[in-house]
Amino acid sequence: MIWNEPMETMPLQDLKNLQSERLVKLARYVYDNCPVYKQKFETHGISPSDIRSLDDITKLPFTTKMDMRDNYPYGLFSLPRTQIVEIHVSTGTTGNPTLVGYTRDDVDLWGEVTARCLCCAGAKSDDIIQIAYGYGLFTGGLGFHYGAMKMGLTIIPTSSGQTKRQLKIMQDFKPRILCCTPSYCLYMAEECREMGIDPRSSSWNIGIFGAEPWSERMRAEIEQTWNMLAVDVYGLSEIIGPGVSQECTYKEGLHVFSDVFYPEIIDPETGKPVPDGQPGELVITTLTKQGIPLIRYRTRDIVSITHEPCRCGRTCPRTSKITGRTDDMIVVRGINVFPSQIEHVLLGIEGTQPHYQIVVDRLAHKLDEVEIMVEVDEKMFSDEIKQMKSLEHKIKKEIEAILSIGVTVKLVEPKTIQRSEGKAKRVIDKRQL
Ligand code: DLL
Repeated sequence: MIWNEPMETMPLQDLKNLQSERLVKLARYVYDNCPVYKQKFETHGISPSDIRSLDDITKLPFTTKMDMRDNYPYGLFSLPRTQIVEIHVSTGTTGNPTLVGYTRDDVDLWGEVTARCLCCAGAKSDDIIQIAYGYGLFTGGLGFHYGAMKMGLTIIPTSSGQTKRQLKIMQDFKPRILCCTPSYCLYMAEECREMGIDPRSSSWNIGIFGAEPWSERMRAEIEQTWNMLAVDVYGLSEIIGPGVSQECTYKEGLHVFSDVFYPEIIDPETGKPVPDGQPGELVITTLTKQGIPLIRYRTRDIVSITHEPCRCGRTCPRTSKITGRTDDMIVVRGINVFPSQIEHVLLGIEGTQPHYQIVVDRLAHKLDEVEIMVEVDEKMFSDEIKQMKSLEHKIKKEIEAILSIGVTVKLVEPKTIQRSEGKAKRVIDKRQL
């Protein structure tokens, strides 16, 4: 089933005309309503009247996470705060998080695109869905909630965590659809076996997994372990949350809902477009959002794109799975972690050196583990064990407060962390995704 057939299967030329019309309006809208964009346009030497069709999009300046942070909290909004009905945040590097706001129509759009995702994954209107993405400031839970609500599914909003309860609910209520991070799904299989239940006998038939990178190998493992279809969903808070793109049951790329989120793939160094099929940075323009519309937002995620129509009948372009990032962000248990956040904490703690390394690992079917190795200065290292333990504890608490995930901290002797002549290697990712 296709949720919005006219939009999702529109002939390419009609789609381009619609995108053009929307882009022209958007350029005028942000210029008139958002002083930050007005300033950006002026610095760039363009005015809304220069934007006459989609072909003019490259004349527009990029928007970056830095623009959002610099104008925290409400500076990038195009409407007064009173028109905003919901706020979410995305974890950032140091300092302020990225705040995003939705008007009533934006929330409606969010439900529209996540309903498209659910249908794309094979959901039917009489299904029961278990939403085990976190509810709260994270966009995963509520994003899917709005789409499922629009479709009229029976929603079980379990949110993330409390695995035994998740599994009992699955057994008792028999939902056919599961939404959560792929790593959490694999973790649940472990618990399931421990409870004496064979995961292959579960009621889940379809899993919609995203918010973190995962590979074809992981897909095969999930599908085999749970006897379910596992499809990928992508999104980011700045754009809307989940609902930017979604794999259909053919699993040949993620359909970008490009009537509302216009994708470009660029060379991250030069900013120039790269041809279809070549990897580059995904840049998205929100064509119809009102509260905080973004022009040419640099996602930092690396993908390639194809405009070939899909066997499912959808004409919107498809990207590959996310194959990397252009910055040093890593995603751990669905949470974005920037090494600079850890550096920031260490800088404020006496006795530590700004030399550290983050080791991320995933032992078979377990959740990601994060160990942070921190060098301490000579004096601290020769001090009593008790003092070292208390420093370790302090660092752990401060980092956990910022990242919202549990970490292990290990203090190491001065000069033990390998120095680099170029970029310091801050992250050792041992996960075999
Ligand atoms: O992770 C939104 C989301 C929720 C997507 C639920 C899918 C499902 P943020 O917390 O702002 O938003 O993180 C966005 O996570 O730029 C990617 O680097 C990464 N990411 C999201 N989905 C995928 C995916 C949500 N399917 C950042 N594959 C993005 C790989 C993903 N990485």
